[in-house]
Amino acid sequence: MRRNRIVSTTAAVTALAVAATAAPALAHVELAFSSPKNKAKLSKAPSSVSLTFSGPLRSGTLKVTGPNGKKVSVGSGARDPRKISRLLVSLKKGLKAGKYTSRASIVAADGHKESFTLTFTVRS
Ligand SMILES: [Cu+2]
Repeated sequence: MRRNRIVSTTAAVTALAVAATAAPALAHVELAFSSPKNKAKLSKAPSSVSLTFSGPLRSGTLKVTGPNGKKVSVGSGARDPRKISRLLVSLKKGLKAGKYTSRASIVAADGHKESFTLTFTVRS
C-alpha cells in the first residue's frame, strides 16, 4: 500500500511537470498590438508599420500594399532588433489617400507558422 501511494504521487508530480512544460508551447503566438491599429483611419500616412506579438518570433516578413495593390513597404520587413516579439517594416514616403493592407507571416519561437492581415486607411 505504502509503496503504491509513493508511486502514484510520483506519477502525479511528473504529469504536472509535463503539463507545465507543455503549456507555453500550446499557447500560440497572437497579435498583441499593431501600429497603426487594424482598420485605423489616419489623417497622415505612417512612416512604418509594426506588429507586436504575444511571444517571441523566430523570423517573419511584413509587406504593405497600397490601394492599387502595389507594394509600398521597403524590403520584406523583419524582426525588430530591439524587440524579439515585434515585426517592423518602413514605408515609402508620400503615400496617397486610400486603403492599405499589411500582410505578416511569422515563425514563432516554437516553430509554428502563422499569417496575419491588417488594414489601415489614409484619409485624403
Ligand atoms: Cu505554437
